[in-house]
Amino acid sequence: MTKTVFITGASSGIGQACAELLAKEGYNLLLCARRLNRLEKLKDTLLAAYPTIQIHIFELDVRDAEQVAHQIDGLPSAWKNINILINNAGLSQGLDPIQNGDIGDWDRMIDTNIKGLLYVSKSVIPLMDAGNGAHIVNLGSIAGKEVYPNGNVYCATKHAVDALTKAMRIDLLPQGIKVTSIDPGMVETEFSEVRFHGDREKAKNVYNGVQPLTGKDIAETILFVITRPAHVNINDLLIMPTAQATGTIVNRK
Ligand code: NDP
Ligand code: 8X3
Repeated sequence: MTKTVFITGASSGIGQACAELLAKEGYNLLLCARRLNRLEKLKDTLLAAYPTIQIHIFELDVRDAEQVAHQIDGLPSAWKNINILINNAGLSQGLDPIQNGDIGDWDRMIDTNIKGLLYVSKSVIPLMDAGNGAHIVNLGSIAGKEVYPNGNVYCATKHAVDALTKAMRIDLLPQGIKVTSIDPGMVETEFSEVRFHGDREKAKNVYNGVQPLTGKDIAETILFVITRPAHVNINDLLIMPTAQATGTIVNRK
């Protein structure tokens, strides 16, 4: 039977690349983000290319607990059987020493990366077909494995994602729900533009002289992870550009 994948943050970057690859692979897609216009375009493009799949899109700000519960509870009944959840929505804001950090930036990262992931998971888990290939994939980061200068709060949120992935794996074990953390290094998406509050020049410089990962690289990794046999779970997968050894040690040419 065709599996349904729920992807948060499908309007850009890794989430969009997952939608594109999983559509090609024949999955039905539940896609959400704040920018509904982008999701509409993506849906049209994917349905034109892959007319046999089904796609349902909706606007969602994962930071809003009430909205998350309301929107997911209100899904059409045909969409209330979810096989795979990709908790991808997330962001970094600012790259400053902690003493200069902006409280608004901190709140946005904590509310999106930690609380948003929790709100969505709490609403989606009851809709998962436990034991029948049910799988949660959380987007962690190299920033959840180490702390780098000025990464402070973003690194803390991704360390929290790492802890929540481990916690989910324990709590959902009796239900047979697989839980995986995908932890990328540098991926060229809108991530750095968002981190630097729209400063495109600064964002571009992050990838100067280095070949970063692409959203497609991560989508292919996620496809590998969700297609392992029923008795196999990939707990944690750290994936870096070849030219990046740690969060900050990069071989630039
Ligand atoms: P992008 O900025 O390209 O995409 C982020 C996505 O998250 C967008 O679709 C955005 O949609 C969505 N999003 C952000 N805030 C919210 C919100 N409040 N509610 C709903 N959706 C939201 O970045 P990436 O694709 O790179 O990031 C995806 C994930 O990967 C993040 O969790 C990030 O931390 C992680 N990651 C990224 C790395 C990188 O180097 N790029 C490396 C390691 C991990 P919209 O704005 O329309 O709401
Ligand atoms: C995004 C990658 O290196 O900026 O999580 O932390 S990094």
